[in-house]
Amino acid sequence: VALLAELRKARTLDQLHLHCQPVVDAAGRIAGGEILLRWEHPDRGWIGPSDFIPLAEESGLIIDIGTWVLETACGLLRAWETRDWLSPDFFLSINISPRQFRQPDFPGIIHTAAERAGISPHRLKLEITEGMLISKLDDIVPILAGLRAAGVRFSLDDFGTGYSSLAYLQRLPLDQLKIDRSFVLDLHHDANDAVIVRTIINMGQSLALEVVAEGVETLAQFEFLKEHGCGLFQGYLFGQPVDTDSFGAKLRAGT
Ligand code: G
Ligand code: G
Ligand code: MN
Ligand code: NA
Repeated sequence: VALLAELRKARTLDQLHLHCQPVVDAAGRIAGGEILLRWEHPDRGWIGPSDFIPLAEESGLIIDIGTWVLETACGLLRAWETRDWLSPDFFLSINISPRQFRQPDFPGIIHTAAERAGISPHRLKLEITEGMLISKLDDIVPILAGLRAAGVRFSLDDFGTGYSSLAYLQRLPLDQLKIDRSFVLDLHHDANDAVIVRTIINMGQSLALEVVAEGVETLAQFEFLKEHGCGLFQGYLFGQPVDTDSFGAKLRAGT
């Protein structure tokens, strides 16, 4: 309860910060970035999202925080674009929590944020999780389809950890699958995980979806994933999440 009270004030006290981690292509060039929220607590130091997002979800605070994340990310895109640091296809991935997705005017909030910043919606890749897809597909598909028609792209995060059949995936208007890092971690020690990773890549290819591997830490993992047709990669091998100024400097340097 105490933490929740502090979280309520965190935004206005400027304690919430965005970090960004590069997503690279098979040549190791930056293709985009994932925005990751951090809380700089005055006594506890840096707190990661897994330690406060559930609280924000439960309390509904995630609605305000999520909108702020979105607006700030759009502002960054605008600033980087103005400086001419972005390749035409550069994107920022933004994590969307189930509660945010279910707010009545979710599409309106996305449109407004992009319009106000003056950025193209195609630079936004919204990461949703299988957990949020438990609701009726008939309710979800039109929301995804409407935003996609406006250029916004969707990624299914933590893929493989929940339950999604091929038939189910086929009905969802997605652009990307993200292989959960737990499968990448043991790729070279666990034959099952290697099979799962290859299967996810094949599923993605069958459905014409981009596939991103998370948690790539070693060259051997990178090589395996490339060999099996994965197209995008994220992990400590290519860069940790860094503050957005540092990420901007990377973009500027073209590294
Ligand atoms: O950076 P870290 O590994 O601690 O992030 C853990 C998880 O927190 C991420 O996988 C992501 O799903 C979630 N997360 C990070 N930033 C945000 C955010 O801005 N909004 C939401 N809803 N979740 C986030
Ligand atoms: O899927 P989600 O959005 O929860 O994943 C993003 C989180 O994964 C980030 O919080 C980031 O800190 C973490 N992460 C990113 N790359 C790596 C990596 O190579 N290894 C590990 N262990 N964690 C990573
Ligand atoms: Mn994510
Ligand atoms: Na993930």
